Amino acid sequence: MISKTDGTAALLQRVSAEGQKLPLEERRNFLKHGLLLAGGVITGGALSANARAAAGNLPPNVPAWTRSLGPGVLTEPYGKPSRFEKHIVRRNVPWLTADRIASISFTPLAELDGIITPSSLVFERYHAGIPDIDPEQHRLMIHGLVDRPIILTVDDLRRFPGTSMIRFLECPANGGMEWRGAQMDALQFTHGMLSCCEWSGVLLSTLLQEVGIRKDAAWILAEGADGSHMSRSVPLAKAMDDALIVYAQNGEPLRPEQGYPIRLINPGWEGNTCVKWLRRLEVGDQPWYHREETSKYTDLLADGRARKFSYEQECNSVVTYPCPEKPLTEKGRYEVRGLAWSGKGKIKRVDVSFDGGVNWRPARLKGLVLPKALTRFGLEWDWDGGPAMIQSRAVDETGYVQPTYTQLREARGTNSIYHKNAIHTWRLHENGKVTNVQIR
Ligand SMILES: Nc1nc2c(c(=O)[nH]1)N[C@H]1C(S)=C(S)[C@@H](COP(=O)(O)O)O[C@H]1N2
Ligand SMILES: [Mo]
Repeated sequence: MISKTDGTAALLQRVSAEGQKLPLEERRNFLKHGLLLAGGVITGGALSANARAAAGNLPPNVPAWTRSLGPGVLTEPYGKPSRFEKHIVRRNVPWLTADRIASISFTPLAELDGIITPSSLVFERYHAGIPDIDPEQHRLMIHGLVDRPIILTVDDLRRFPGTSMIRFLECPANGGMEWRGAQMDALQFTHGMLSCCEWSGVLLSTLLQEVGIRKDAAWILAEGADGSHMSRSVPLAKAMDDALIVYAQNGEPLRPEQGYPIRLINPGWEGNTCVKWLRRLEVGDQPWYHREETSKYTDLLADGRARKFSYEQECNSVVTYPCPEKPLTEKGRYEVRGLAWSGKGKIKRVDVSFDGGVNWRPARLKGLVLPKALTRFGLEWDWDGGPAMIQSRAVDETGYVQPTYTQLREARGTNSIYHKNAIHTWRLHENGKVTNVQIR
């Protein structure tokens, strides 16, 4: 059994391991609570029926699982989560699309910690379902305004010098339902077209060096091998900067859902430009104006003109705890947590408001702070049991400040679907429940 002092040491260790400098007074409050839990409050009336039935497993008893041997190695040759975590899954919004072939599923952001999205939980977006590609039969063709057109196998690609980067990927339609006025009562649906993985592959610039681009080259068309032949025009500058042809995700081969065996990643740019199941790169001197950059993924402004090639995912953030899926249970001290990200670079600062944007408090950035990656923030807060309007507002290293809905609508009008990055509000009720509201 863990003694009170062991528990205290572990807590202190955790606080210092995260490099968090909490004022002494705040530390003491956390610790007091920890001691209370260890000291027996756990036997109080708040236990569920299930927990009461299992009381034989609670201190000071020796739990059942400690008195027997468990299944051995290779019980799951490819591992899977604990059976107690079955609720952590991707979900869709049935009314959003006519079928599940041209559709979307959402990342369960409320259930995740840190910044990496487990591959199995990365949101999916397909225009024609998932193609079942045999990597032996898959090819990447690079042609157009190049000196040496080439057809590469996946093994050929792996022979080039490779690199890895942790980058977020967000569909520009993320939050689109909110922008249009729908109030989705789950973080999974308000912000879940969002993921962050470690991507491994070859810089597109390395491949372009290999084929030699002609003087008038200015654009690259990327085309997928799925039934939709989804394609996007990418400016040469992005291709020469940080665009990556990836074959691996979070350390293992890409998942079929994410573009197996190879896909394009344009860090910080609309997920739509990150063409999956990549089969063709054509170098040209102008954009192609295909479907996904004309009738879709453009932003109709109030005056009838449309923003086009609005590639960058601008600075955004959301509180992930509390949220509708994770209500508060009792008043007292909590760490309010969230995610911030910017397609322009690193997150510089996040502020949190508990009164709908009247007063702001700076949050701490936690763990890795990487460019164009999800960034964790946290802030200690004493909930007095009253109602609150919880918001987060992120600033990136370029100085760009996440806008309010009012500011965003003033700039873009009310026709848009894509690129909603307005400050989000969670309404905390006195019973600890959290609902979705738009207030300014
Ligand atoms: N070939 C192909 N690439 C594609 C798509 C597609 O349907 N076909 N969907 C795009 C869209 S709209 C988005 S938001 C991202 C989603 O990536 P994910 O499914 O890995 O989350 O892939 C993009 N790449
Ligand atoms: Mo998308």
